[in-house]
Amino acid sequence: MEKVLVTGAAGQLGTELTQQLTEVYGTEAVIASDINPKAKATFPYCRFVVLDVMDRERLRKCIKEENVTQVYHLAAVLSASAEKKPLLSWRVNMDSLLHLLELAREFNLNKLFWPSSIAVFGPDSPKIQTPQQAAKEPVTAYGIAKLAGERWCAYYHQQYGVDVRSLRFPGLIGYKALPGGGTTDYAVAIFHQALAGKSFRSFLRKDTRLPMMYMPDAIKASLALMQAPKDRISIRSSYNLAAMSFSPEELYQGILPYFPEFNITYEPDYRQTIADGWPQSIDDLEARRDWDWSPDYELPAMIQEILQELPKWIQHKKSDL
Ligand code: AKB
Repeated sequence: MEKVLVTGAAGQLGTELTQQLTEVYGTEAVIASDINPKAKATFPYCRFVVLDVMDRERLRKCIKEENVTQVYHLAAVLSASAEKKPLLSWRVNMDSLLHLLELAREFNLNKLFWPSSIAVFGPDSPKIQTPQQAAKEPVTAYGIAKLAGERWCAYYHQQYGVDVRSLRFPGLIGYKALPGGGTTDYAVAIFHQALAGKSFRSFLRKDTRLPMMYMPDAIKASLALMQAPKDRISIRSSYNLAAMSFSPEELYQGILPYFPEFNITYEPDYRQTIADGWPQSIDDLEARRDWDWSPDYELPAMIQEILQELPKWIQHKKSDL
């Protein structure tokens, strides 16, 4: 019987992926964990434990005592936050991954999932349809840690046979959790402002086109990768993954028909420098070839669904208070 531990479960990806994992494995088979004790309220449907991913012995105790067979290691310091505390973000993003790679080896875990990012590419990478093996010279603390992490994943697979699998996520857009420290988080916050009848101040220039993905596609890709037969996995660093690309102006224009009075201003800040070093679009042919990846959402469908569902979600969260 599989027993799945999710770290950083209260984050944007974890909030939705944990729910989906209970659909796949059953509520008794999934343990949500987060460093924030208050995150327990997010997981009424499964076990919740407080876990600091920097505490290797606590991680070890949980994996051993709970007979964990798979770990989705989602806890991370994202790009914008990492630039404010580069050395702390390196320790959190790297040490926690190395803890889990070692524990996956020690306990012979069936599988380990770890998200990488488009942040592994840098200003010298091709901007359009960036290929899997393009030059990767990241210039952010987050990108450096993600690139190093990819190499450790490939090393632990090669040296010890650890079945660790990874995706280079684009900006992820979900409405079931507030964003936390990412350069692409503007694309979540804008919906809350539109629904609240407020104007939106974009911290990126209007023409800053970035690879993006609606959360249901990110969940679909994560599960498809993890459920693929081992012999279909040809990339053990991390797979390029794509769905769509858009700029703040394109997103705003897509929302405007629903809220004709909605207004946006552009006030680029330090996150513009981060975004300028990232690709505008990604070539994910290896994911499509190896495990039949294909996204379901383009920008119009994502906008329509979020504007339809977010008001209900906000009401649901208010009723929980
Ligand atoms: C971030 O903006 O830091 C993340 C990412 C693109 O990896 N969403």
